[in-house]
Amino acid sequence: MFLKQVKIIGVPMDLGSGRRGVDMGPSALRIAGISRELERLGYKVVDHGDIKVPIPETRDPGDPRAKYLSEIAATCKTLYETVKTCLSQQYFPIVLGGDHSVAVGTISGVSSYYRERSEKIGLLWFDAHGDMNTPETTPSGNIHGMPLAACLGYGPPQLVELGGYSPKVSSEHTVLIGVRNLDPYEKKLVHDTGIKVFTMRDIDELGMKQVVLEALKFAGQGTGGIHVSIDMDVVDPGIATGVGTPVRGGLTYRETHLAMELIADSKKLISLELMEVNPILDHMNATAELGVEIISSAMGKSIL
Ligand SMILES: [Mn+2]
Repeated sequence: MFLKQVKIIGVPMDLGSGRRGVDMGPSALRIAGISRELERLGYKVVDHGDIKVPIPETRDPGDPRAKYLSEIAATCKTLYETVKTCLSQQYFPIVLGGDHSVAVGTISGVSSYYRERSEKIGLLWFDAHGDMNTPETTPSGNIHGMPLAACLGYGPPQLVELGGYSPKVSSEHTVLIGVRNLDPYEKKLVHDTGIKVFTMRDIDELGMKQVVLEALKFAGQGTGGIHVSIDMDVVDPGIATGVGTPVRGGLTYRETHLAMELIADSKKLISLELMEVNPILDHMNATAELGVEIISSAMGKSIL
């Protein structure tokens, strides 16, 4: 199913990250022209606006191993419902973050919609980090380091059980791409779950084309379609400055676009999200502009 009408959903949340500012991500991506670019590609675009998210100044972080858990879980629940409604109205959802814990809401919504139609979903997770921590393993207590684990069924029940079932995606349909910085204890969960991982070294050795074609095969086999979750920090910080947790040695400009172009060619994309754009750390909105380019490529923009 590939829909020609798109709904943009903003989630201005930075409760899950240590460094502030990704709550301005949706605004930066809109200013960079996300709607205009998608309309140029022939989509009918509806902007749902932003989901209401509390600001940290008004809340107590609570458990230091899972900070702002109740607020994040409540936001993800609203997003879960919004994404599900979006799909049932035959709109393709594009979610703009926000810190990466937002993905729990998006993926729960997409997964639940397909589950009600007896179908599974595949997942491609582009990230410099694993996002496979739990409150037991986290070095920081920041929930944006935990969303992939939560989608696979590990972590706080408020996130894991969203929608009333778990896991949202099975490990054999989950692929992590572009990682180069894993926390010592999350490595164990990466190994134990058996998700497919393509590290930066794999991308260096195999090339992006082979990596993405293999990833699409894993995520696409036996599923109704594939959700793509992009953490902007997967891109090299040399060209994506505006991210909260930059790690050197990331994807080049062309590697990033090639990945998205191959995903578009596959016709398996059912939903998309772009997370962790931080305008505070950016220069002249360049990272959000790159984000819009990346989304356009994933949605079918081609050179010729
Ligand atoms: Mn992430």
